[in-house]
Amino acid sequence: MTRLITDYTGKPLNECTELELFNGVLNLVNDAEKEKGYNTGKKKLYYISAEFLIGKLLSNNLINLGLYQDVKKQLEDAGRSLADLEEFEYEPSLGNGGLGRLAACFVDSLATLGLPADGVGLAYHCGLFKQNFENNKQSETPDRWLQWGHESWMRSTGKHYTVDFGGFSLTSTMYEIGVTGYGSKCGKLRLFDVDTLDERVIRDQISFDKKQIAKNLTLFLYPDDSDEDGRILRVYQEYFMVANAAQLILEEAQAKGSNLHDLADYAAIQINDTHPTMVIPELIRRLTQKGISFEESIEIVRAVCGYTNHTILAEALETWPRAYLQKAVPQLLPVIEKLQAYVAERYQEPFVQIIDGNDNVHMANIDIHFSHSVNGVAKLHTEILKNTELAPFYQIYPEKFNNKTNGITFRRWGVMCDPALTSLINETIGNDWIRHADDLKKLEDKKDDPDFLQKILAVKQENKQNFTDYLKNYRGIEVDPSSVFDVQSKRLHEYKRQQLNLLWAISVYNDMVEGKFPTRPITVFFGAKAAPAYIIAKDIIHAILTFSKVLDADPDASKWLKVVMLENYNVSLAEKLIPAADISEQISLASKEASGTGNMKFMLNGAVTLGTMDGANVEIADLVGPDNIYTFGQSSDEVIAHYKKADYVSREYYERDPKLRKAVDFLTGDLMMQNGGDPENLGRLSHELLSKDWFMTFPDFEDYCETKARMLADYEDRESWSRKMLMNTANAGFFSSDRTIAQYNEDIWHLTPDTDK
Ligand code: NTF
Repeated sequence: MTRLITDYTGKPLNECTELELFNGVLNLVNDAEKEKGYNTGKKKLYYISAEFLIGKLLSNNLINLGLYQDVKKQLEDAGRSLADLEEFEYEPSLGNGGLGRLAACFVDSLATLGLPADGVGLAYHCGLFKQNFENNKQSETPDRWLQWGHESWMRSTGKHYTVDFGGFSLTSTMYEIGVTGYGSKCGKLRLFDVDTLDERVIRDQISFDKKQIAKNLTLFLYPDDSDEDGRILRVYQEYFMVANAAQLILEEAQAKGSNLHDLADYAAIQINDTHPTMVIPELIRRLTQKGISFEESIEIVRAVCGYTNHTILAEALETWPRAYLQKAVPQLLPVIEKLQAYVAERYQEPFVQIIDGNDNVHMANIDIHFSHSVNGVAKLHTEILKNTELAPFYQIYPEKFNNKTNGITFRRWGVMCDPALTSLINETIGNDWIRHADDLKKLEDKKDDPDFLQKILAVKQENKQNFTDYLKNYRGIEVDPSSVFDVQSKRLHEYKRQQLNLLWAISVYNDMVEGKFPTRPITVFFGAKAAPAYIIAKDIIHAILTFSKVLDADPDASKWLKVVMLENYNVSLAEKLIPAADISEQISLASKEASGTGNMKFMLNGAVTLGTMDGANVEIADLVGPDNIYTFGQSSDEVIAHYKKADYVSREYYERDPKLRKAVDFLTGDLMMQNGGDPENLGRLSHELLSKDWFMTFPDFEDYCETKARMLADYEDRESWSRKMLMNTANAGFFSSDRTIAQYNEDIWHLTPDTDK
């Protein structure tokens, strides 16, 4: 039965304002979701995460509920457009990057697979900051997503809990955002907020009074942690998240008949990175309060919890000084101390202790001892955890370690963002791939069909044209749609090596000055936010923006090379950019990128990867074969050996390689200074590279340049390039988050799918 939008607007669609129309469709979606109902079962998963980078919901939910075409037509018949509503919708930015977007893909797949599950997190009033560029530099402003009438997505449940902190207590409210599954019932995101929040504590931009916890607790995702108040605030946030989660979990299990001794028959908890770690001592505390022994509480909690590690970067593994916990959550410290005693009694190895000799509490160590499963997020990453980063733990608990290679939801990253490619695939192999992603493999039958290869090229050109139009109309940026679209979009981090790509671009410019021009114009797109306190990352942004001005100011060079640093890169922009990409830059220093998920999105959308053998790139290379990916650089084993020996000296490379030297010198040269370059930022960046270059940009530079040149030359054989695109899309099926979630369920959670649709 067709649902009429007018039943929700109460007036003809052509008379509605954009807001009325938006709310009408939104309420229609909410009703359809409620009618479908929610996956239920005896055992439920609680996926606890500090981030859920869900992106815009309207079109995604319409697709999942099977209402997309119908609603689109109703709007069109009234002279309105769904595309306008998509632009009108404001993006919730409740995450930073891959970690949060992964959580969002996971809840989509959980719902789709019929698995009873909640995502559990915080209802930040401002998500990740909004990025602005001024004077070639990043500045940050709060992103008040909730101001835009989007409360309607986030419904109050009227449910409240009390959370105790050192010296005071806060009352929470639980909010819910529906998670629509594709052809299935739905799931829920349950986000907690404090009732006393007061946005007026924001002073200017993103700084605020960090001491007023009752007023600021859920104000920002990742509040600035460059000072102690900021770091303690994160402890308050994390505890607030898990204290609410623990109450919800115990309450729901008991309501279903659990006597708590059998909690693992009713609940599974996945701890997404270390932010939710305190759920372990918190649950133990609550179980012992109910009369269960400490030892048994440990066993109960261990049977319930699994932990996912998302990084090997030491600085990203959280440790909190004991004093912070004493101040914020004094009731938890005795439990953590008992857990430490439990560990010390059994294992002497210093590395595996929870509290170290400097009184720092290692959150990941709590997770590993007191979960029954520890997983990495790509094959290589899990191997590095087992053999290097977490080797002493692997010795103790070999049975706990397992790999779950990340995935992405093909509903958002295929169907929704690339309608042209979706139509071509559907008319070729049918639409089962949307739910059974391995079906894409059938496309390989077309790899020698010249007509089909032409069609693939036509789809890509259409997407490039659409993105070109978008940039012109919404951002005032002109690009050439017949140029090669070479894209690197991801958080700004030295290990991801945006600086390597920049040094390559500078070399191309240097070549042009000497009269050597590319075969075809190239547009290099960067999309990246730098953490506000990460100085070198901001210097890299400054260098990219300044270099883009150098090019724009040079009429000869700018015909051949354009660098576009896209402001405020977020999920919605990714959805436009990725389908338009020719080249997917995945150039992290081997061993450092746990998985990457952007690499999978680009692959699905027919971009060809230029990458190091890192993270999930390794698995992409295995799947597509050497003809359909361009790899370069040191191997992870070589990199790990260099770190071990501490024998890398960046200056040696600089002195040896004139092309590299010229590019590095360019950073602080006259042209950069004449185009708005700041000597302080550029000097610092250049000094960092020459004196340290911790992520080994220089050793990979030559191979990167050569490989990229080969790739650009190959691009000119359009038919053969189209075959590479096809092979990437056809082999992307493995990276569906449906596969990832099915594996988690099989190995870790053991939930029974709710098949009663
Ligand atoms: C990120 N980790 C990794 O850097 C990515 O490689 C990976 O794809 C995603 O997690 C998802 O697994 C983090 O953001 C963090 F916080 F762990 F550093």
